[in-house]
Amino acid sequence: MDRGRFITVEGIEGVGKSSNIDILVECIESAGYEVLTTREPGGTPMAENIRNLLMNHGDEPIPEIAELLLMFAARSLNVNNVILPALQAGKWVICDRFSDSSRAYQGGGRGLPMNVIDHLADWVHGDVKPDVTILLDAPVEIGMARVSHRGEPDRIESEKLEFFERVRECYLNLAVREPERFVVIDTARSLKDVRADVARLAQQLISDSSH
Ligand code: Z5A
Repeated sequence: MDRGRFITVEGIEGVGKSSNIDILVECIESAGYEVLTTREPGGTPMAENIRNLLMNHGDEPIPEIAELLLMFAARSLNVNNVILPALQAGKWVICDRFSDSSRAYQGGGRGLPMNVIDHLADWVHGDVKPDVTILLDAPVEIGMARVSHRGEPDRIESEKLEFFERVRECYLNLAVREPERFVVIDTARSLKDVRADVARLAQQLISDSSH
């Protein structure tokens, strides 16, 4: 059986990852493919526990290196227990965030060395690389304004504006570094227009994979 396609969706908070994944799923399923969606950090019971440790404000500070390693520990669980089996069964997998989030947040945002992050990515999921990464992009102020009505920000959301500026810049640099993998969609537009672009991209991916 042919391996399914692996699509990751990335971007700073509030750019619309959750608001656009359903249209992607709808288009791919209508073309007759089975789709599995997952998220990071998380996706398996143990990885969701790690997510809670990472997101919640606790009494104990989390050093940047521990944060990075916990992200990759959760990723190892998700890759081995969820993503790889689904791809091997021919399903398409859509993952809300993946290693590019570690590059952007822990590398760009926190300043941890990119070569270490690239090495961890190779080590943890060398045989599971995204075929396509959709980078949803909008200015930080727009993303923040869209999520401002939510309650208390979590541990990472509590970072300053400059942190998210560095994260966004890192994402855009990654897209320049790997133009064959990344598709950047400007989400500082109406949700209707963005969803239309995402649907068009899904049709393109379906047509590419049937040739
Ligand atoms: N993280 C990390 O540091 N390292 C890693 O390796 C990984 C993750 C894997 C996970 O958060 C956190 O972990 C994240 C990075 C870090 N921290 N931060 N910050 P997450 O992915 O679970 O949560 P998030 O990124 O914060 O998701 P979000 O805030 O829900 O963003 P979103 O999914 O992109 O946005 P949304 O929920 O689709 O939309 C937000 C609101 O905007 C909603 O009311 C929509 O109706 C509205 N919206 C969306 N699009 C539009 C448009 N186009 N116009 C108007 N309104 C819109």
